[in-house]
Amino acid sequence: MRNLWTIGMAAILAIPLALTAPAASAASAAVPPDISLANVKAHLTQLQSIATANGGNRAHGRPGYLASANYVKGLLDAAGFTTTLQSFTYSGATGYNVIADWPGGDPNDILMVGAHLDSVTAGPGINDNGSGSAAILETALEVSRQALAPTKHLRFAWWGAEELGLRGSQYYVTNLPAAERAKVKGYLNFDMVGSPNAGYFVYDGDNSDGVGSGPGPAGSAQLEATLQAYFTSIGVATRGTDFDGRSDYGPFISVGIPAGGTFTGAEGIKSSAQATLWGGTAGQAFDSCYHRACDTTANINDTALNRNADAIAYAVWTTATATPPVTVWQDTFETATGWTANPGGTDTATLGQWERGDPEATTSSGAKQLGTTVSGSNDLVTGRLAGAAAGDHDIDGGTTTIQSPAVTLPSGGTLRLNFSWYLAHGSNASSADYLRVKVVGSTTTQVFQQLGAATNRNGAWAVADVDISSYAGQSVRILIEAADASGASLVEAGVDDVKITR
Ligand code: PHI
Ligand code: ZN
Repeated sequence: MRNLWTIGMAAILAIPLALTAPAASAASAAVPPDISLANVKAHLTQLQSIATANGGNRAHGRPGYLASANYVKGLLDAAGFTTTLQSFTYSGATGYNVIADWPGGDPNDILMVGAHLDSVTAGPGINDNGSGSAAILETALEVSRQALAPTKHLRFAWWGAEELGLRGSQYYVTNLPAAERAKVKGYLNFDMVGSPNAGYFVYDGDNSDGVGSGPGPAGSAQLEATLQAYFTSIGVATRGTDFDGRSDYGPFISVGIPAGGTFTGAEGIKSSAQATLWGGTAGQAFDSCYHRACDTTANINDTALNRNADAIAYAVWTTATATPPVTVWQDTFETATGWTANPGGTDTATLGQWERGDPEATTSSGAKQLGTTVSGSNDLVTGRLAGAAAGDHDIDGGTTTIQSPAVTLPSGGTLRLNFSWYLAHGSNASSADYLRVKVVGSTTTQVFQQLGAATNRNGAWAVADVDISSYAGQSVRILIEAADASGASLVEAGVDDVKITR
């Protein structure tokens, strides 16, 4: 029955394939599939029918929720997953999480992929979050069709009672024994991925936006980069969305599990800049039916749903089939390892030169120099002392540089440079001020830049993760530059936990 209508819809709704090949993140990774939009929409039709037959919703404690859970579980069982219906009690009603394990892969290296399956009581919850539920369901079914044999163990989850405060995902994480929790190396979350007036948001795991919450646990930046790589490959611009814990990744990041995910927007209003970037209507909500009875199958943007379903499959395939990275070199700056300040002898800064040490905190209209490091008590910092005023040991008068000892990179494979950073400045700064990171080998490449601006920017640790594979086989040095290059202004920078992996 299901196969008949699935094939029928696929024939009618056949969509053009995006032929641009996403950048492979590991040579050994299997080719990610194109997820069938028709199949994803067929699941949404089923969830809509379930709501319609059960009082118009699929909310926690209502019959439409259990029917939704049984629909998902039935398909996964038939596809060869090992499934469990995990029950919990919230607010006097029984809730359920559907957990589905794909047999095989490294049991000590688990990638989880989740979406909340419950709706609010006001409506059927097709965009929120039938969309994420259906997209990960179809991805799981494709894993089965392709008999994927990933390096990592894959576990999918459909959460109950998200709308009442992340109850199902919190229950799962809380009740996972510590030894089992330690095996979960990453979590991908998809909550609202077909919004009618869509935006293309990726969770800001590296805090590159510097807004709201800080970076996610180490590894979150890589998950963000992987999802971004897919959108880049299809020519769709993305923006970050703060890692504020407003969906089921919250309980995971709060126990230190790296997470990532995408989002097409809820009750927020699309700005005119966003409408220029993505199309759609400025001044209107991304989803004007958010938490309303009109969140039906009519409340879905097919293009957004299709792109996100393909992004999910891309992230699952590349993450789960990649060989785990090996650390080639790292420096946490707790001890001296041979960094050289002003290696070229051309620095012009008169104060606030880079040094390794235990930084003192300064504030001026918010945090400027951070007194807290990412690990241990030392980092690389532009003038570690605070002084009497915030402007006492900041960068003044030009550029300051510091260079790592020589690092011999192995030949071949994907090499990534990962580090924590911040740039802080007052509103008296300008775009002539900056923090830059370069790789110096047979050629020199700038791999990172954060420019200043004539606005206040507080110090906040963020993570950068860049591909330096083109330097494989070379002896390289990492060069860090910062500048207060336009008149006197308050500029501070820090770097910690520099790491190269293969
Ligand atoms: N979880 C919220 C909506 C939401 C989804 C908010 C994703 C943020 C993000 I990222 C809800 O279900 O109402
Ligand atoms: Zn919701």
